[in-house]
Amino acid sequence: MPGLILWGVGTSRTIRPHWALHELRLQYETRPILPRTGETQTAEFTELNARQKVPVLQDGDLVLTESAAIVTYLSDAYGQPDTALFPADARGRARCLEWCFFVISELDATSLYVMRRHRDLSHIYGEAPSANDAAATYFQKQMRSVERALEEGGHYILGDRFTAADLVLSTCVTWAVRYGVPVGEPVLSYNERVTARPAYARALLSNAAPAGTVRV
Ligand SMILES: N[C@@H](CCC(=O)N[C@@H](CS)C(=O)NCC(=O)O)C(=O)O
Repeated sequence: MPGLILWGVGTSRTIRPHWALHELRLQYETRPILPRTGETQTAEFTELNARQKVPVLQDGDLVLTESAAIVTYLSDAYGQPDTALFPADARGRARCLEWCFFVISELDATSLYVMRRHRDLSHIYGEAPSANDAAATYFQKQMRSVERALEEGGHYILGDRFTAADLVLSTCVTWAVRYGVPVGEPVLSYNERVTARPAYARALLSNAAPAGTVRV
C-alpha cells in the first residue's frame, strides 16, 4: 500500500481529497492541520507548500497542492475500473475536467470564496457587502449550467456515473447552502443523492477538525 499522507482538515477544500481517497478505497494518514491556526505557517509545512495552504498530498516524493489536482492525481494513479473518478476516454475525461475547472474557478474562487473572505473572514480581508451580494448573484447565474445538465436526466452531472465533477461540485453546493445562497430543488436533490454516498460519510469524519482548535 502506498505511503499516502494528506495534510489538512476542516474546510470545503480539504474534504475533496479526503472524499476521493475514500471513493478510491485507499489507506492514508492524515495530518490534521487547519487554516488560521499557525499550522500552515510552520517552517516544516512551508517547505512542503510555499503557498502555506491546505490541502497538500504527499505520495512518496511527490508533493501536490490544489484540491482538484489532488483528486485528479489520486484517480489517475490509483483508480480501478469500478472506482476511477474520471471517464477513461479522452472526450469524457475532457468533459469531466471542464466541469472541475468551472467549479473551481467560477463557483469556488469567484463566488463562494469571495463571500468567505468578506463575511466570515472580514476581520482579515475587510467588509465588502456589495461584493458579497454580487458574488451570491453570480453563483446563482453560474448554477444555471448545472441545472441544465441535470435536466438531461442523468443521476450525476455527466450521466450515470459518479465522477470528480460531482465531488467538487457537491462541495460547493453544500458550501452555498451553508451560506444561505438560494439553490434550486433539482440541485438540492442531486446534492442529497451525491452526499448519501458511503465514501462521503467517511470523508466527513476524516475531515472533522480536532476538538478545541482555535482559529484566528
Ligand atoms: N485553490 C486551493 C485553495 C486552498 C486554500 O485556500 N486553503 C485555505 C483553507 S480552505 C488555506 O489553507 N488557508 C491557509 C490559512 O489561512 O492558514 C485548493 O482548492 O486547494
